[in-house]
Amino acid sequence: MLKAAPDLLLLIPAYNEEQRIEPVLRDYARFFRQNYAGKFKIVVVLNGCVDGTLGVVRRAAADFPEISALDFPAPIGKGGALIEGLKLAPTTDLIGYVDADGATAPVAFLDLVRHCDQADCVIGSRWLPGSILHQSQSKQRQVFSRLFHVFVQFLFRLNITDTQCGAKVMRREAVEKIHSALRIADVAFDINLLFSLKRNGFRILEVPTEWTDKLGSKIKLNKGALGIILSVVRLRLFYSPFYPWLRPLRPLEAWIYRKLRAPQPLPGLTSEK
Ligand SMILES: Nc1nc2c(ncn2[C@@H]2O[C@H](COP(=O)(O)OP(=O)(O)O)[C@@H](O)[C@H]2O)c(=O)[nH]1
Ligand SMILES: [Mg+2]
Repeated sequence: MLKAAPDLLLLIPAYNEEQRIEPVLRDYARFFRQNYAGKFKIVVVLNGCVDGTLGVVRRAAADFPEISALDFPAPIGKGGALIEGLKLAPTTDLIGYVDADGATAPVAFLDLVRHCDQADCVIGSRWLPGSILHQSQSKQRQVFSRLFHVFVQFLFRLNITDTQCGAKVMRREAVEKIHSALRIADVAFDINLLFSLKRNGFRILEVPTEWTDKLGSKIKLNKGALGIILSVVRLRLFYSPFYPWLRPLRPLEAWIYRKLRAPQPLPGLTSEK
């Protein structure tokens, strides 16, 4: 059972976001102060930033004590940053994440939180009827994103319309149970998360959301796309009977990730039941 006003921890992964993140942090802090009765905290998870993101976050934190930052120098990727951030699950009731660019407004995230009495994980969907999408993605990106969706559905049968929406919130118990199965460091991390939740019998609820695509994406789709596809295939193979036979291919896999400059998956992926 959830408390009437559960403690809520919001993670914001951030890579070179000095231009975009500050108004987002201030808007979220202000909005949740005014509209949320439970305890609310924001933790920005940075890694490998070569700009002034940390300084900007500290400036916002000076005005809003609910904001803090974790900074990892290594290039652990968006997924790696979220895997680190989700280690904070035991300190809260609900834990979620949104992008640093404000694509999900505070009111849209609060709407996901409000649905947490119905499911273990509530995720925004930009494709369900009722969603509102202010699109500024290039045609190439839109095509990739829909083809990727078909590919993921073919491999994992998740029956989720929008695995990649950057707004998700989960109950602490669910995150604690599946955390050791989280390994994928690039943006295919979301598939890793959703598939692990589903395998463990947790209920995932998709809610139509409002999303505003922002310029200045930090995710490059030329080389990045190959890394993401490799991560998805790798994840699928891990759950197949062939996985032990593929061990000799590990050095090749590591070499491909290095060539693509994509964050390597975390080693292991062995402890999930
Ligand atoms: N910590 C961390 N965050 C990242 C990394 N790459 C992207 N992000 C964050 O992931 C979120 C989504 O990225 P964004 O550039 O908005 O992607 P897009 O709008 O989906 O193309 C933003 O908050 C980024 O700062 C990374 O390597 N590390
Ligand atoms: Mg974005």
